[in-house]
Amino acid sequence: MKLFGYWRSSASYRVRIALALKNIDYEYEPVNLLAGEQKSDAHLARNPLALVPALKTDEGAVLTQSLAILEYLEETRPDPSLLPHGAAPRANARAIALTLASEAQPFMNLRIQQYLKSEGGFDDEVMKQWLNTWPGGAMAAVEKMLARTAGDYSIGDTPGLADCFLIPQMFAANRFGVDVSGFAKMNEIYERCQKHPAFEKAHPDNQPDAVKG
Ligand SMILES: N[C@@H](CCC(=O)N[C@@H](CS)C(=O)NCC(=O)O)C(=O)O
Repeated sequence: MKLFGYWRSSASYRVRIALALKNIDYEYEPVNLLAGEQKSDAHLARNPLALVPALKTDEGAVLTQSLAILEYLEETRPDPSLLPHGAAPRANARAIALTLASEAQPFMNLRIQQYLKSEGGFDDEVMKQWLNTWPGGAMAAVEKMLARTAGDYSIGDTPGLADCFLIPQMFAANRFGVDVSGFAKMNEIYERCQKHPAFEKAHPDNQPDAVKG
């Protein structure tokens, strides 16, 4: 398999965590978002949305959308599973993942922030309000969803699908100044995951294209 991603991309980070949790070896090809490589012809052929990640499977299929990629990995390499036992806990795991993927992360994506600054005249203060209202608001909802689940991780005592989305979202929120201090459960899970080898391997700072300092 080959992953096309970017070290600091939260959506790429989700896929890296899943690959690490499932002990899947893969090749990695960086797509430098700051250099605009996501808009190159080569990458548009992989993902017409000009976003990372994309995953090329061993059979040569090119997959996009991190949630779809994680479901593909789950279907093709079911062991260890990213999903909890039972239909309702599985639906809850997917609901947390989808809330972060569709209600939080899109509002803080690079191109959206660039557009708001250049076309919307957002200064740093208004951008901070935006980020705390939209991604921060969706994260506050996830904190409430997590109050209804039990265990050391988002759902249960083993890391899974919801954590693959939560940890990158916390990383991005910290990076962009979203106030996460009130999210006790999310902070607890975040700290726990920092010590887990799969999450450590997938961490942005440990990627070949990471820029230090
Ligand atoms: N829903 C997509 C989101 C992908 C996404 O937003 N990727 C970001 C990085 S986290 C990106 O490529 N941004 C490039 C840009 O904004 O130009 C997924 O889950 O794969």
